[in-house]
Amino acid sequence: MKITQERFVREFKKQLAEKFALDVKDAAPIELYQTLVSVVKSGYSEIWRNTWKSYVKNDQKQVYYFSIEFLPGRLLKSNLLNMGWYDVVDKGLKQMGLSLDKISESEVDMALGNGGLGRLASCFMDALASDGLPGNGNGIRYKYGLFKQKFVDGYQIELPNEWLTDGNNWAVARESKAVDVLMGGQVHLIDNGKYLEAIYEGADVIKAVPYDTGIVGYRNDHVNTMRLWDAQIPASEEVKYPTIEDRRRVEDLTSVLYPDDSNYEGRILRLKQEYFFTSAGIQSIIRHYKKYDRPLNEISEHIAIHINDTHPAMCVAEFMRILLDKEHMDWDEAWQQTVKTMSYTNHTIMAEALEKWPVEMLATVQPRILQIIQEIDRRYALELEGKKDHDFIERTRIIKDGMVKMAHLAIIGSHSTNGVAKLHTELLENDVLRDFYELYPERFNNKTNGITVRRWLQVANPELSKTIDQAIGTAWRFDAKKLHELEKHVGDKKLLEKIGRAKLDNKKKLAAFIKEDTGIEVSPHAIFDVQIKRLHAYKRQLLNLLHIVKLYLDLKDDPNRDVEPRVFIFGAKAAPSYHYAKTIIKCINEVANMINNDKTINDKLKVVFLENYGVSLAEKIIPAADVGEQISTATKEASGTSNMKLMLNGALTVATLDGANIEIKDHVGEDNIFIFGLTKDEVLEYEKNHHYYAAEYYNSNPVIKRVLDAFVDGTIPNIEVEGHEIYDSLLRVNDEYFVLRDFASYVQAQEAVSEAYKDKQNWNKMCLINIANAGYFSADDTVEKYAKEIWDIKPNSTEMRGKAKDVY
Ligand code: OAK
Repeated sequence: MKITQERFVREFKKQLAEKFALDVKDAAPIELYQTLVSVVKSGYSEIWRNTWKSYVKNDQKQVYYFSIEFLPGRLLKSNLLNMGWYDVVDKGLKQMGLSLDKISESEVDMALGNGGLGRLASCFMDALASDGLPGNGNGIRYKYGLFKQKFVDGYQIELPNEWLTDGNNWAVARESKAVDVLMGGQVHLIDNGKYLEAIYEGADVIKAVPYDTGIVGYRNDHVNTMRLWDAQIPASEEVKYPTIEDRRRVEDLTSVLYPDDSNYEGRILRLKQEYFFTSAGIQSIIRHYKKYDRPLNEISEHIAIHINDTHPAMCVAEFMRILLDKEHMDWDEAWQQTVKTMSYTNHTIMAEALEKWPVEMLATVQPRILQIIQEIDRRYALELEGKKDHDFIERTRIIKDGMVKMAHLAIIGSHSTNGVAKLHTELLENDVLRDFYELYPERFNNKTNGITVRRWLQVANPELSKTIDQAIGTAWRFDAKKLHELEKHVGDKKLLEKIGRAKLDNKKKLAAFIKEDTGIEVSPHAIFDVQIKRLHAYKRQLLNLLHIVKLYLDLKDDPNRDVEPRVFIFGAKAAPSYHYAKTIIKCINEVANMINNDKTINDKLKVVFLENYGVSLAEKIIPAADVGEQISTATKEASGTSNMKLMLNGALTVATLDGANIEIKDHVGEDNIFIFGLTKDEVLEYEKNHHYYAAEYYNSNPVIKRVLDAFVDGTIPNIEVEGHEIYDSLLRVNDEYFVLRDFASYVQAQEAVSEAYKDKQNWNKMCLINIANAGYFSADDTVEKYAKEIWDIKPNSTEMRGKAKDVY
């Protein structure tokens, strides 16, 4: 739909009257929001239909991205931007006395993910559509999103996130496309003379209903689909569930994201979720494929299936199940098609996150899937017999000691395994998955993560975006690599000033938000130092905290010390059952209380821990950041993506040589990033030879001693228990993540930050260099590489990207 301001205003008023029988002046924010969503949706629905039709017409190969998490955040502004409607709608709303910013606040974040993996999936959805690529999401429509975080007395409290209370206005339920998923019971294989028939007994039949959300490409008349599945009771089975409790057992399957895994019930629910969305997705893909009478032994030429971490690894077995049991293909042919169709991304090397499931749990969830996995495993071992030694086979097989190793299933059952940053892939190849790399070197490849520059710069930071337009034009909005042209202007003092001014404006806005949200007053002229990510020991929020305590103690010694004022800003959720992470949250909050209420330090230091970190909060914090903390222990962070978002917004990074930080350093150069800490080789060496003694650092470094003592001697109030826990984790349990080892080097890097901030012009120059190089981390390019090198899919029109008319 071609839009003009006049037409938009007319349409908006018409739909508001039709939907709610209201005039603009009488409508509540939520009614205005819902009306706006309706108008926007009617603006892209025809394109959505046409995109799908053109895929079918051109028999285009599709990718289906299976992910147990998606974290899209709010869709309103990003859809408006991508449709090219943003300015018109903004002005039209103003004409009616309304504000897009305010209306947008009514949208509840779609928070169907925990962190990096889910957000990456959503960046990729946006990039696939914007690249004009045939890409579909496949996941779960959780009734409750990631918990809402509150702090009570400094402790994290988790509240349910009922994001569907007002309905989800973007999704379309497609009852007609529902499929049945079988779970539990028993299965017998009977030779009926023609093939082996799988007879299910006592299985539950669960109706999987898809909810489709249009994913709008950037100014390219292209709309893809993210399909999320909801569990319901099929009409034919209703009598089996006479009570509300019985019904709930089924419907609860898609209730919560990451059920509590500290008990059996929670763990089996998670495994059921994994099978549920995998089976629903695979069934609907194959059903659709068959509609056009194409031969199944060519399916891998038409369809690619991506396994986003191991949660959807049962795709391998489910695909086999359908080809074998429903389509009666022989094993070898089915296996060949499966391996050619599947690809897998690993997102972590942390041992505890590498999924393993007990065989008997899989038997309970889906006995036929277990049988197929056992057969894959048997054949794998058989094939290697005589080629590899016994130990190698035992180490790499899928089932070992009664456990099913999902990563092994994903690697053996796919043609591609990738890591998410150069270092991460190197670690997979040479360490964690070394055996598989030896076996299948051609299957391994790296795809460094990327972010959507549209959401994280164009939508989140209009001030900086305009400044960039003025310097280099608007081509970067279509191809983020063009941001690099900014480097030519590195000597342009006026531009540097403008970059500084945009940052200051954003800091003022964030300061106002902080005041409103927490009551804490912060000066926008202080350095805004930001660490935003999940709370995890390896991410080392604790190292940041120890440094803050050091700065505080220094100021207590000498309140007139000449220091650059800093505001340390945290945003982080801890997994509900992760005790140590919650202890760190409590300590940060108590240190914040102590510092923020101490008048003697003359406001030179403030600590703000914002509640309920998520996509929308990130959009407020990131544009206002001067410094981004990327301080994980080397080798532990697979990639990181907040590092990319922060640099894109002109924050300078304090970083270890971990994950994608290394590639950021390679792009911006050593002078434009603050690197510190152990390297990968040093960490690996310590871990191998076990010769790290954290207590030595405590005993020999008086600063460390003083800071740690503050956690146990009452200096920091209200952490009698938690302070000791931190102290013990570092000194008794010997500091698993080398916090004390890296402390001195971290302090040095932070001193360099303070020193650099004194020269504003040079600081802004460093910011510019970071912005200019952030385009290398555009998800559009990352996804293009997946498309070419893994999925073998092509854009709808090769001319799509960068050709849309420039209207800015
Ligand atoms: C979550 C659950 C299981 C395994 C991995 C994750 C996860 O979120 N990993 C994160 O993925 C991001 C996207 O690739 C990376 O940037 C993070 O480094 C990684 O921790």
